[in-house]
Amino acid sequence: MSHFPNGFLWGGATAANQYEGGWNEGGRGPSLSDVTTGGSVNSPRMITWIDKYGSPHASPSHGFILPEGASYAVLEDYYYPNHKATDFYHHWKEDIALFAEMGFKVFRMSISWSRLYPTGMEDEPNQEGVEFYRQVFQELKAHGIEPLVTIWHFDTPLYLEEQKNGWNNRELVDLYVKFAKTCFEEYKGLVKYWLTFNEINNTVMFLDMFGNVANDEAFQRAYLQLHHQFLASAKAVKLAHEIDPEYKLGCMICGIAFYPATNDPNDILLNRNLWEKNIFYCSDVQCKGEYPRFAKRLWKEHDVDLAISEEDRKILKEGTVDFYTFSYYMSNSITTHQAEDKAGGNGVEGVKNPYLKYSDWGWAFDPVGLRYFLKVIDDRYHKPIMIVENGLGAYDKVEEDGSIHDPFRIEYYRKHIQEMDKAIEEGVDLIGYTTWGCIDLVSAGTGEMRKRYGFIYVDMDDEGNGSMARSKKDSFYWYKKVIASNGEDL
Ligand code: BGP
Repeated sequence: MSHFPNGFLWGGATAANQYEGGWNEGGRGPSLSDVTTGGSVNSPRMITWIDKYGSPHASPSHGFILPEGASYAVLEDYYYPNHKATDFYHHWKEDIALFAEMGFKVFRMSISWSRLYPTGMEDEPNQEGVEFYRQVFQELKAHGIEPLVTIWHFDTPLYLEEQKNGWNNRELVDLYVKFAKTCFEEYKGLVKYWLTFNEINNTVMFLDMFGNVANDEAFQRAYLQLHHQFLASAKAVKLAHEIDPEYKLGCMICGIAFYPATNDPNDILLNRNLWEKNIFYCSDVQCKGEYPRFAKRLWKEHDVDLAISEEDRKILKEGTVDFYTFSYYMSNSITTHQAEDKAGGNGVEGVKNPYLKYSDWGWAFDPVGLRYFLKVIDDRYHKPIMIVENGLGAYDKVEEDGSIHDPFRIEYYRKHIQEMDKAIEEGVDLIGYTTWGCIDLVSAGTGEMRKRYGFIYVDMDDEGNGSMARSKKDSFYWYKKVIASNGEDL
C-alpha cells in the first residue's frame, strides 16, 4: 500500500524562460533570460555579456552578477535558445491536453514578467499578455488541472537589469509587487498556488562554489539582492492574502542535500554551516519571518552590512509563506580536505560520493537524499511541502518507428517516488510533486536541448532546428499509471 494521501498533487513543472518562447510577440519586452540562457564559455552562441573592454563572455551559472562596466549583449547574429524555447506560446492547448492525458492534477509554470510589464516600469499591464495567461489557466481548469504559478523564474525585464541595476536596487521591490498584484487580481478564481521566487537561494549558494571565488563586495551585493527579494516576497504574500484569503503562497529553494564527505569534525561543521548558508538562510526568512541568528556569522565573514530597518523587519514578519517548496536533483558531499575527485552538477562542486552514481552531466543520483532533505525541512518548518522540481537530464533517442524508450528516466522517478512514499509514512506533510521539464525544454544551466527531462519529446535540436512536434516517450505512459494509482503502481 502506498502512503500518498487522497488528493495528492501529481504533475509536472516548467518555466517561461525555458519553455514559453514567443520572446518578442504579443507585446512582450526582452528579459534578462533572453540574453543569459545557458552557456558553455567556448560556444559563441552562448555569448551573453560584453566586458568593459568589449570582449564577449558567457554567463557561468544562475545568480551571475554583471561585473562593473560590463553590459548585456543582445546580438541578433547569435542564437539564443530560449527565444523560441519549446514554444508553449503557440502549443499551449496541445500541451495541456497531453498533460491532462497523463492525469496531471497540477501544472507548474511561470509568468514572464516582461510579458505583463515589457520594461517593468509601465503603470498598466500589457493586456495581450494578461489575456494569454488567462486563457492558459482557463484551459488548465477546464481539464481539472490546478495551476501552480511561479511569479519570478530568473527573468527580470532586461530594462530593469540594464537601467535600474536589477535587484541591487530597492526600487525593484515595489516594481515586483506591482507585477505580482496584477497576477493576484487578474487570476483570482483561476489560480490558488503561487511561488514568489524560484530557487531564491542560488544567489548566495553559487557564489563560492563551482570553483567560483567571490570577494566581499560580491557577497555584499548578493546578500543585498536577497534582502530586496525577501522584502518583495513578503509584501507579495501579504497582498495576496488580502486579495484572496484562499491563496496559498510558497517559497522555492534549490534543494541540495549536503553531506560531510568524511567524519572529520571539521567536515561535519562545514556541512552544518553550508546548510545554514545555502538552505536555511533563505527559507528561515521566508517561513519564520526573520533572519536566523547565524546570519550574523555569514555577514561577518564577508563584512556585509544590510542596514535592515525596523520597517523591513515588520514587512518580513507579516509576509511568511504558507508552504515550503523546493527543487531536488542531487546531494553534494563536501570536505575541508583537498578534493581529488570533484563532482559537479547544478553549479555545485564537491567530491564524488563512492556510494552514488552520476548522470551524463555529473549530477549525483541520490533518491535517499530526497527523503533526507524532506525530513530536515519537515522538522525545521512544520509546513506542508511540495517538491516542485525533480528529474533527470538525459539523452533521448528517437527510434525509426518514432518511439522513445527511456527506462533510465522511469527508474530515476520510481526510486525518488519510493523515497517520497517512505517520507510520508514517517510523517512528512508532502502534498505535491511536479517533475521538472515534464515536456522537453531548454536547459537553464547549459542552454542545450539535448539535455532532456520530458515525458513528452519535442522535436528540436541544440541549434533550434526541428518541427517542434510533440511525441510521447515510454515514461509518459508510466507516469500516467503512477498518477492513476496514486503512487501505488510504480
Ligand atoms: C533548476 C532550475 C530550472 C531547471 C533545473 C534543471 O536549477 O530551477 O529552471 O533548469 O534546474 O537544470 P538544467 O536545465 O541546467 O539541467
